[in-house]
Amino acid sequence: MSELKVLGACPLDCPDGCSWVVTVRDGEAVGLRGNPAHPYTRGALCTKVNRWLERAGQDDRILHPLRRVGAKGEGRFERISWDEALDEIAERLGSVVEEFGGEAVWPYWGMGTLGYVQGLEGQAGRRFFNVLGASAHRADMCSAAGGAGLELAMGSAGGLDPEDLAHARLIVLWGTNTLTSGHHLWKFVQAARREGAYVVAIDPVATRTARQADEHLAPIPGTDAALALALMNVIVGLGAQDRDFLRDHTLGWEEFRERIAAFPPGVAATITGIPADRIVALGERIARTRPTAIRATQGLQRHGGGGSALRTLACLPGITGDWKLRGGGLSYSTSGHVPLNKAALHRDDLRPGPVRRLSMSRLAEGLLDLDDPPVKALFVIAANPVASAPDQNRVRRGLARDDLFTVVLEQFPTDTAAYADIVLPATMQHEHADLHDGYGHLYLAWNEPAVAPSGECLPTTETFRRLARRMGMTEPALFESDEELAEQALSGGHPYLEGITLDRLRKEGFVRLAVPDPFLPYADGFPTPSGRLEFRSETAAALGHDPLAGYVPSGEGADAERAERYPLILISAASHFFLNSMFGENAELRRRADGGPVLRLHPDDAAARGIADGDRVRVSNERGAFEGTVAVTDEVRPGVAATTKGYWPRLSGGANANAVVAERTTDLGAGPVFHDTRVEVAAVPLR
Ligand SMILES: Nc1nc2c(c(=O)[nH]1)N[C@H]1C(S)=C(S)[C@@H](COP(=O)(O)OP(=O)(O)OC[C@H]3O[C@@H](n4cnc5c(=O)[nH]c(N)nc54)[C@H](O)[C@@H]3O)O[C@H]1N2
Ligand SMILES: Nc1nc2c(c(=O)[nH]1)N[C@H]1C(S)=C(S)[C@@H](COP(=O)(O)OP(=O)(O)OC[C@H]3O[C@@H](n4cnc5c(=O)[nH]c(N)nc54)[C@H](O)[C@@H]3O)O[C@H]1N2
Ligand code: SF4
Ligand SMILES: [Mo]
Repeated sequence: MSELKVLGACPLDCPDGCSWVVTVRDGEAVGLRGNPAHPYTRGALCTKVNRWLERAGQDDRILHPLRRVGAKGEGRFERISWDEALDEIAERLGSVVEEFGGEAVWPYWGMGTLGYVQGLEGQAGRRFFNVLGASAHRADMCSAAGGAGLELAMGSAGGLDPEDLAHARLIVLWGTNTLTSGHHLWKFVQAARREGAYVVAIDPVATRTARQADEHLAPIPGTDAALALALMNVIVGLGAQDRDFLRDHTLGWEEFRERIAAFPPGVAATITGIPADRIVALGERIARTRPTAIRATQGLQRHGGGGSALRTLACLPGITGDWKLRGGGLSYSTSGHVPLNKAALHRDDLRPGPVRRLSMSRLAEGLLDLDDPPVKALFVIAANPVASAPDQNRVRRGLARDDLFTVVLEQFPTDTAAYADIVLPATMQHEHADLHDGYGHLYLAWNEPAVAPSGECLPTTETFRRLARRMGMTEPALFESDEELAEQALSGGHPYLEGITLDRLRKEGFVRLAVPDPFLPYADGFPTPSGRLEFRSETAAALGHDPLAGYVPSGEGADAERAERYPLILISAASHFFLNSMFGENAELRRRADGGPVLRLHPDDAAARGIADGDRVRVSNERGAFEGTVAVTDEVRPGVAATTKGYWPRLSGGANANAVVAERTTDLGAGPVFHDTRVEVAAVPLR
């Protein structure tokens, strides 16, 4: 018997980017646990990934190529060989390109893995699509709005090192459900608490995180920027602004100060639904507490005004001067600090010329409304848009088009795979190699394959090497190995990569970026055009946006007319038991997630509709409907209905929350508006 431990990394779209250790016995993975040596992971994974190996061995895993035999969406397939699959794809793709041009091909990469070699960061296969002249894919379905807002204000979305939350004396968890969507940060929150820090949660829902905070404020969704302006109003009213920081490191203060003056607590109370005295109390607390850290992640930017919300939040530490203190400032996503060489991976120089960019958040539009050329071939790579993309019914209509050739690279028979002409079996993380960062910390990790691929599964890179060969392509860059790709990602000579080689990563499993210690990236300026924190941005003005940071009301949330027909704002945030739609098929996790969508309603809203706890309800608007079970609770504020994302439509009566979400985009960054959705809820008569 031989036993070995193989170091790897969790590939999922989660800020924590865990380092893991796989125990391999006689060539089989028999154990997987968090790496105790990793300063952020500290030996623990999470409720979901603790079932990783169980998931890998599930009966429903896709283990060989499949060809559709039923109607699109039905999910009936026959087994075929890799040779047959590659021949058919090569032929269909060849004729699409010949008749409609390369841009008729859309490689739709999702967030199933974030790896630089196999996953989203590197867009595995992008070189192949570049040679083909395919449309480019804009991966804007997660954090684009907030990123764009922060970049206008700060020049980067990088923010403070989340580990430095341990040094904060006031922590504001703003639109983020830490204990569910990235629980490893909690250790640092608790470390700060041991030193006396106070923790405030700002969330329309009393999440498991908000319930652990010292104080919870529940704003009307989409109104956070108004709250932030009022907090700044209180701070400036007390004269607590950092005049040196404002003078040396900010731009547009005089004008911005006038905007702040227009948001006294009373005005913000009307907009946000938070009593003025509580706004004043928090403003005073921030005014007297250095350092204050704001942790704001993706939740509050999934609204019509979500880009501006983050843009405005980033201004707050500019006024208090927190940006110069360890443990002060704002943390959103550390990706902005990771200098891996994506250009070297992507090789966009292989394109025949400029190509159009298609937005991940607008798949239905891309499939139903585009011409010149229409999308005729779709590759879905590590994505499950039927479950996860906005406007489910239109996404289904697009995927059901008879004249669309669809290839899905998958591990499981998702609702999306059911629409494929060809399904290709994909390896899981412990079966392939990859290079990772974490968007909630500052470490890189190497994932060494621990075992051979299951069945006939292939890594995405290998799939596209084989397809390129089948199509007679000769460009050498299409055939480089996974290790070569990883070396290229590590190239470029950025000082944060000093001393970090593939050999070292392989040996140690993970390495911290060579950032200065302490890491105060904005103490002496910001990577904006002016080198300052820009309350006023010429870049924003040139793009046609408000030159000043401020409050932009949400789309449906703030629409009074729509509120008459659809009085409730639906939030569908991260589930504790799934990772987007992954694990939605795992029987035990689905059971723990109550078997299907749960809709949390305030007692007043339930009573007004004659709905009781445990009732079946239909949640609907003009776009569609889904069903769920009601939990009546004052953990949601009146006017808000809360469910979670990730339920598989076909295991939930055919639809999930995305059946009612619009395919609209945010004010900045063109992201989706999942939580900016108005609905009505009605009891379903017992059948
Ligand atoms: N367990 C688990 N972990 C995950 C994921 C998962 O599906 N499951 N998904 C991963 C991914 S892809 C991402 S992007 C992150 C997302 O994780 P988060 O950034 O935490 O995003 P959400 O879960 O969308 O929303 C977080 C919180 O924001 C609140 N919220 C919604 N609208 C507003 C608003 O207008 N204002 C305020 N203040 N709060 C609001 C919601 O009620 C919710 O509690 O988590 C990652 N981690
Ligand atoms: N209502 C609502 N919807 C949301 C959100 C929300 O807050 N509310 N959040 C959005 C967010 S933040 C995100 S990031 C998106 C995510 O949306 P998607 O990117 O579509 O993510 P998933 O639904 O998890 O689908 C990922 C698929 O990739 C497959 N996969 C995993 N690893 C691999 C691999 O190595 N190779 C291949 N070929 N396949 C693999 C998995 O089996 C899974 O089916 O969802 C969004 N959808
Ligand atoms: S999903 Fe997040 S918390 Fe869970 S193992 Fe992966 S990185 Fe860690
Ligand atoms: Mo995401």
